[in-house]
Amino acid sequence: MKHLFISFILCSLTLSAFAQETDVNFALTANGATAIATSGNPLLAIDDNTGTRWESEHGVDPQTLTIDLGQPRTFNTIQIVWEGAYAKDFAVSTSLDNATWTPVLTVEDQYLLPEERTQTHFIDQTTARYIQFHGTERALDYGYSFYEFRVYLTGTSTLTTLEAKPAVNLTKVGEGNTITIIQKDQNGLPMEGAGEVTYTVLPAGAGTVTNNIYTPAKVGSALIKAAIGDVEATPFEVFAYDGENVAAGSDKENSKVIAQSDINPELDANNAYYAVDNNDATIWQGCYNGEAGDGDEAARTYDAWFTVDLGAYYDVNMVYILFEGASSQMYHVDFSEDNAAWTTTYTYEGNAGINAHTRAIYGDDLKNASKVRYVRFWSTKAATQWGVKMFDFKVFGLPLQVTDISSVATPENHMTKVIENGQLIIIHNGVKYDVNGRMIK
Ligand SMILES: [Ca+2]
Ligand SMILES: [Ca+2]
Repeated sequence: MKHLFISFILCSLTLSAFAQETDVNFALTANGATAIATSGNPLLAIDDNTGTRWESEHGVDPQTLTIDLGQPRTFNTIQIVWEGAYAKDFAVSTSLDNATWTPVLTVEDQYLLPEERTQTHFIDQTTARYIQFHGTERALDYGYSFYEFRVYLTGTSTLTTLEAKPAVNLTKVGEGNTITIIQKDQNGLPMEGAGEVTYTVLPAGAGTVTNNIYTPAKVGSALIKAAIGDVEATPFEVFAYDGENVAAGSDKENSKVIAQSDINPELDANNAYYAVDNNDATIWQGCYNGEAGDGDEAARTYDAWFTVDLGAYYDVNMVYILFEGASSQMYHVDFSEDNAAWTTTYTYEGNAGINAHTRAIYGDDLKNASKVRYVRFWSTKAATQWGVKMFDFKVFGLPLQVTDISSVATPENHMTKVIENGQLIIIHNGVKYDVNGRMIK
């Protein structure tokens, strides 16, 4: 009995010391709180579990939930983690004696988007033992419902988490890519003004960041690290190309696809146009039946391919492939000047699995990339039984720069040589020919 009594004293002393602590949720059963409500189970709102929730009786206004913190606490922050059935109008009052109430917060006519349903209210610092939620109008027909109702004394905001993300993953050399920075404090609440963001770009020389805008200086990838003081954001990778996506056609009728594996007339997405429409939302399903049977190795081993005619010669600096989850386990990308002699520029063989991903092929991975007119993607094995699916296939290039046209022989004197769209054209009797003597329409 004596032991029990001493324990009780120690426990009380610990709780008193706790009362002024910052960044501690006082409204938890684990911290000595309890609750009652006009309907529903209010303890589910103070159990530190965002998987359980208080839900008041459906269709009835008003409703009240009162939390007894167990002892007077000093606090300045109320955080409500709403379920979809939030309150359009509500008020919060506090009391030392559960008899005399002081209003501390009134919210009227609010509309909360799903991402706004962890709602934080800063109030004048107050000391109270009881805190009462009073819902007067429901947003939906159901009841009032929240997962957690939290009460804190928020200390000085300290930058704890930094997030950095680019507007897009791919930009042209010299074009800005805005980086969004989100600062969060020790309670996970957004904050501002924690300091200046410093950036590190790897490899050095890939590009520069000014005023939170990344501008690539050359083709390739860059890993960008953002930090404020010693708080670092998770680094992100972006890619840069030069020129334009010269594989993209303006519409389905003007698709640059000139040949492809068999097209299933019943399956529109089977048309490779969808791989080169410069639309990252449309999908090419490079499989006659959309799917490849039971998914065993034999069923996944088939050719899915297409050829695009870029329409002129280009120096290609990047091939950028956006695979859907059903990607290719084995494929190659080939270049040609004349649609007859092909060179393989890139070969992939790996265990792609179910993995939507980007493959940026550039630099040393891109071979024989000068004077390219025809580009071919050729998959020989699908990664899964769901076929080979591609959001988009982009070929970035600059018109071939022909510097010395005097070296190109013109067999007859009345032929003239001009450069059009980056390629050498020979004009004879008003008809244009390419350097291989083929008539250009
Ligand atoms: Ca809960
Ligand atoms: Ca597409």
